[in-house]
Amino acid sequence: MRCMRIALIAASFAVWLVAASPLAADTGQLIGSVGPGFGISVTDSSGAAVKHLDPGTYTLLVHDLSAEHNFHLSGPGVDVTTDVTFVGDMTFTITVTNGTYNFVCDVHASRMHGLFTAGTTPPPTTTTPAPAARPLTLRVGPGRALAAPARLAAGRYAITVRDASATDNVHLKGKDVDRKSGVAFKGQARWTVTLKAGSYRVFSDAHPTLARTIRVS
Ligand SMILES: [Cu+2]
Repeated sequence: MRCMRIALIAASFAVWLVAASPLAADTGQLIGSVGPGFGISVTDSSGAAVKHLDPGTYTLLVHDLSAEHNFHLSGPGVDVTTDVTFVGDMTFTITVTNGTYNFVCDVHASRMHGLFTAGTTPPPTTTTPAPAARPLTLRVGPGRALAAPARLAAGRYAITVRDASATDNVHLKGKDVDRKSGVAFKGQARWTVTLKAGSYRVFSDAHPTLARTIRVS
């Protein structure tokens, strides 16, 4: 009888062991870090910043290296945080689905934050603002007249084309640029172009002798 009881306990212990093992295997390990300065990050096990994850269950190991900051991750189905005063490691199991996940230090939310996306939500894009385009005017007409600068510095230009002639157009042609207004067109056009070092020709397709050369350096 005593023997059977022990066998039963052993058997139920074995069942408990099986039940305690995770049903859904973790799809990966993530590392969150905050402090000691104003840095906050989420990286994968190779140390690369996480931008996008496949949906699934992840182990998130957070290194909270400062008593002035916390690490707080939230998004669809996830809201985990360390305490501000806590210093040390904490491990969370998180399950991410489609959406955006924000991590932040709640004390310094405006300067300590980041995000990644998961599933069908596209990864965040880092947009580098295009340099401001410099204004430039090209004129044709009235009469058989064409005006363009002789020299320019390389760069982006916001060109205003003033076409005051119904018998000539403005055609700008050179490295990577080939833009023109209509010969019969009169009015204003705006082109944004990048001029590179070299020479560009500005001319009328109706009267090719009506031409100027812009040297770009
Ligand atoms: Cu902080």
